[in-house]
This record gives sequence, C-alpha cells and structure tokens, in this order.
Amino acid sequence: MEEKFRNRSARIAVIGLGYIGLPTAIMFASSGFEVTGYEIRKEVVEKLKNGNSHIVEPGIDELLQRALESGKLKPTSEPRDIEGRDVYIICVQTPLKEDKTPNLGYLESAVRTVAKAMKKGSLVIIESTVPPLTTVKMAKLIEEISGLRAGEDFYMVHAPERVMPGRIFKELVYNSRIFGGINERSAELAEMLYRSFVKGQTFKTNSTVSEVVKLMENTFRDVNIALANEFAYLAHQYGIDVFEAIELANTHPRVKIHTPGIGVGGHCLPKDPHLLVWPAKDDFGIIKLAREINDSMPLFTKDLLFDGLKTLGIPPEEAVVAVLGLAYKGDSDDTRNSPALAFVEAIEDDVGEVRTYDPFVGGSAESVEDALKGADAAVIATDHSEFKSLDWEELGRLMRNRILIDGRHVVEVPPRDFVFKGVGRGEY
Ligand code: SAJ
Repeated sequence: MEEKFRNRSARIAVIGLGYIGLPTAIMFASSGFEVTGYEIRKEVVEKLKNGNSHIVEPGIDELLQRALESGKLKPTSEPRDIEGRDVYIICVQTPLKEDKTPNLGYLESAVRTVAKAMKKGSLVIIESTVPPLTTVKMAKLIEEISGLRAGEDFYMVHAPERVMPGRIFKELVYNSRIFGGINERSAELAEMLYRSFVKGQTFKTNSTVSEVVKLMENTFRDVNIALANEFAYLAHQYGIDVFEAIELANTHPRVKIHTPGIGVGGHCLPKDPHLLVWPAKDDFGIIKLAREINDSMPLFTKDLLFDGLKTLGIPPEEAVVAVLGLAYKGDSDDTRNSPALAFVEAIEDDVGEVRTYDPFVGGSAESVEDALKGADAAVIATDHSEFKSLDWEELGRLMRNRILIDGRHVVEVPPRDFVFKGVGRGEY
C-alpha cells in the first residue's frame, strides 16, 4: 500500500460529495490519485459532471473542472463504480434528530455501501464528526457484512476534518490533522496517504481519542461562549457593559473570554457537544447547560426588544420590527441553526410585522433602508460588515419609532435619540 500511496496509483473512493467530501475528492485528484466521488443525490452528480459545484467555495469550480479534465475525478451515484478501491473516505453528515440525539443513519448507510464494495486490504477513513466509539462500532459492522477482519484484512481510521468554509482549500493543506486508527497500522497508512497534500503537522492516535478531540474542540468554544453569555446576563443586573469588562479581563495574560451575543449557530457548535456526551453513561452537566444557555440567547434578545417597546409604550402586537441579518455568522450566507432565525421565530407571533434583511441571504426587504422604513425597532442579529458602518442617526429618520437592539455588539456608541439595548450592554 505504501508504494501505491507514493506513486499515486492507489485508487480512492470518496463517499458523500458535500462541503467536505467534494473539496477532499478534488484535492486527492489534483495530487494525482484516481478518485471516484460517490454521491446518492443524482442531480448533484449531474451538476458536478458538468463542472459546476453545488457548494459555494472560492475557486472550487475551476479546481473541479481541472480535476474532471485530467480524468482523475469521476462523480457517480452507482455503487458498482466504487468496487474494489484501495481507499474509502466517508464524508457524510451526522446531524441531530428532533430530540437532539445523533442521527447516524447517513453514516451507517455509507458504511454498508463501503462494506459491500471494498476488498481485502482496503483502508476505510471516516472524516465525519461522530460520537465517541463510533469508528470501532462501524469496523464491527464492516466485519459482519464483509466477513473481513478489522485491523488485519482491512484498516479503519477516524480522520476529522477541521476546515472553515471560505478557506477550505487552504486549510485542507495547512491545518494540522489527527489520524485515529483502530490499530497503529491503520493510523500509519492514513497519515501517509494524507501527507500527499497536507503540509500541516500530522498526529497519530486511536480512533476514540480522535473522535473525542474533534468534539472537544467545538465543545470548548461552545462552553466558553456560554460563559461569556452568562457574564452578559450578569452585566445587565449590575448595570455595566460586559464588553468593557471582557476587554479589561482579557488584558490578563492567561484569560481569553469569548464574545457574548444573540446565540450560537452553524452546523458544528450547536451539534457537537450533544455528540460528545451522548454515548456516556453520565457526565457533570456543564456541557449540556452551556448548550441550554446558548440556545436561550435569542429569547434573551427578545426580552431586550420587548423592554425597548415597553419603554416607548408600544404594544408588541402593533410593532413593526426590522431584523438585520439572518446568517449564523458575519459575512456568511449560511443560515444553518442560525440564532437570527430562532429570534425571528420567537417574535413573529407576538409582534405586528417582522421584516428581514440580509445582504448574503436575502429576506423580505431589499436593503437596510427598505427594512427600516416605518419600523418601530431594528434588531441586529448578525455581525455582517455592512452593518458596522451604518449611520443610525440618518437611518432613524426613516423609522416610525427609534428602538435599536444590538445582538452582536456591532454598534459601539449608541446613536442619539434612540432607545438602545444590546446583549451585555447593561448600562443602557
Ligand atoms: N460565536 C459567538 N461568540 C464567539 C465565537 C462565536 O457567539 O466568541 C458564535 C458565532 O457567531 C456563530 C457560532 O458561534 O454563530 C459558531 O461560530 P464559529 O466561528 O465559532 O464556528 P463555525 O461553526 O463556523 O466553525 C467551527 C470551527 N471550530 C473551531 O473554531 C473550534 C471550525 O474550525 C471547524 O472546522 C468547524 O466548526 C467544524 O466543522 O467543526
């Protein structure tokens, strides 16, 4: 196998051509490997065959077209096209169900497809974020289906992705990577394979450690943001500006407090802490509590809005509210688990009218001005750059009443003649 990795003659199948699978398939194809990209959505495969990516990522169409032209990348939805490959890389989603437990259905079905297609000696890699112990369980599932022995007849590794959308092709090369094998040989093989394009550091460990590492990274952020949100909550009770306090606390050499706000969104942070604790018999509870705190922030922001309406004596059911921003984070068009959407949902039945505007996502209004015309309150729900330079005193002229709620600490100095409230801005 080493020789096949060195001279790029190993044949690779990537299962799932989404945000991670497609760029990964392109990277291996560009490094000279023959890559078959397997994707069950037929319309996606058709699009890809024509050189059009279904995901938004700088430079992706050009790289895709080059990989297709070189003949190294072949998208398919036929399981027989991935039979007998040396390497299988699984990049499918592992979302949560309604009850916040993991839905491993996509992963299991991908593993079954691989188990039927693989051969003796294949290396199976899971890049998806999974609950601890999953890779070992999936190795057993493969044993049952294929009759092959894990660690001897086939190798299995958890190799979590760590990239940030918008920078995927850079981060795939320069980020450090973890290879968690079900045995040492598995981890060694995966590390050798990825070294064909990874320039960052690489580390080998076992698959359960690697699963936990990935989940700890995002849980660390989620818990720290929850702590910052709790500080914000306290700041309101003490009548101080939490951002001033955080800035001063962060002058301590060993303190780095995160940023409070309207909530935590995206496809990772709201989900990964649940995956981390799910298989455990017991835990201390801070991880779950952090999730609850972060999930409560859109409601906290709703309270600020209703306080503002009360200050001006506006009955909520008559209020026209303009929500600026729908994406889960600044300068992104991604609305997955967006706290801005949770906020809209929380207020829409209680106020007269909700208008939305987002420069990347769209919304009911065409522009900030369009959203604010005749509105009673504006709520900043995403820290898009466009919202940082707004002239509120000018915009206030368009409004029926001047209430401004800042959910993302975008407004440094509250504008004159406004009722201003912000998450963590307890002094107003
Ligand atoms: N947020 C805050 N306060 C903060 C930081 C973030 O409220 O101090 C909010 C953001 O506004 C956003 C959410 O949290 O709504 C998540 O944003 P993010 O930028 O922290 O994370 P993601 O989900 O865009 O990307 C994360 C990254 N993980 C880490 O930084 C540990 C990324 O490196 C991972 O690749 C990605 O998750 C993933 O796929 O797991």
